[in-house]
Amino acid sequence: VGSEKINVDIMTLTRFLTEEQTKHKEATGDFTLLCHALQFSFKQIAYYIRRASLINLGGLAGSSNTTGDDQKKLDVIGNDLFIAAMRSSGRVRILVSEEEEEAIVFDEHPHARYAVACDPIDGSSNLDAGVSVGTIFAVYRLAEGSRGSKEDLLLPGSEMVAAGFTMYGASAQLVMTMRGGPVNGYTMDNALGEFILTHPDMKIPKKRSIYSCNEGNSKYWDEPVLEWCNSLKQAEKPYSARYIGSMVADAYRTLLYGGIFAYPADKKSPKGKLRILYECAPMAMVFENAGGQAINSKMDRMLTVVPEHIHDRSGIFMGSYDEVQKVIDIHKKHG
Ligand code: AHM
Ligand code: MG
Repeated sequence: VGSEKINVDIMTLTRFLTEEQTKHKEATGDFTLLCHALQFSFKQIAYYIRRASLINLGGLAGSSNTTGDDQKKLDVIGNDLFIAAMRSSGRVRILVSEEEEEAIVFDEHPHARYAVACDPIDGSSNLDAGVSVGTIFAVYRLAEGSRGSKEDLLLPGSEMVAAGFTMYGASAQLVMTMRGGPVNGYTMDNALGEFILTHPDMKIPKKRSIYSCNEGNSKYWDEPVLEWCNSLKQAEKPYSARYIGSMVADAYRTLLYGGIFAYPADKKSPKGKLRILYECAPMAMVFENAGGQAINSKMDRMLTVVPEHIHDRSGIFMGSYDEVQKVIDIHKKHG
């Protein structure tokens, strides 16, 4: 037996959820069970993505989703796995997925008290190149007496009880936060089959000279956005550009290193590209709870934005507090 000490007191996500539940005397355990189902769906999706090239899951499925994006085979599989996990949890009444035009209502669970919105595999245009993709999720508690329809989800992000995302990269990472709580980062230990709390209470650096946006769209940008981006490049010490094109990966880096991620609304996409319910709002809760900011293209706090339709889009700027403030200040100047 070697003399090195091993850590025998590991905080797994499973343990964390159990301990959280016991802290809340009024808790019924429903939320914990829902999180177990979420966790299982992440493990499954990670597993299929790892094996995709080996078992011929690359390429298109031959269909397109609600907004006309070509669906990848893995988009379909990720969506099916996620829906099945939410259904079998018995705790979800309504589910909105990027890959489903209509909200899915689980009538077999009329008393379930939660609603979930998700992008099962975000960044899927990068899949065949082996770039990191991930799952984004938002959990809402249904209002007392809600009828279980998609209107139950047309709420500001500030109403979410939990939100987060995974990134299936060199290892599978899970970032999760609850309303008003800390942001915790977990790393999947494949041998144990458990998410291990490796990044407790994540805080985003207050500033950092990194910007992340698709500058190929700058022809369509409004004046303040152009001025902002230009100011970064002309700064005394110019910023670094980092853009993966997979929001989960760009967000994960931004959370760890600081900087700003932007996908502004522009003349070509006046409502922006990213979806409010399952892309912008959950990311906004993560960034705010980590000490950063997240706003839309009108400079409103992202978590106050109420979608009119379940697949509504928004412009977004999110990241380090000071970096987002620069965007706000330049917009103010333009009035
Ligand atoms: P998807 O949900 O179809 O994968 O699209 C969302 C993705 C984000 O991950 C990423 O930030 C953005 O689209 C990239 O868009 P673009 O290729 O226009 O830069
Ligand atoms: Mg997406």
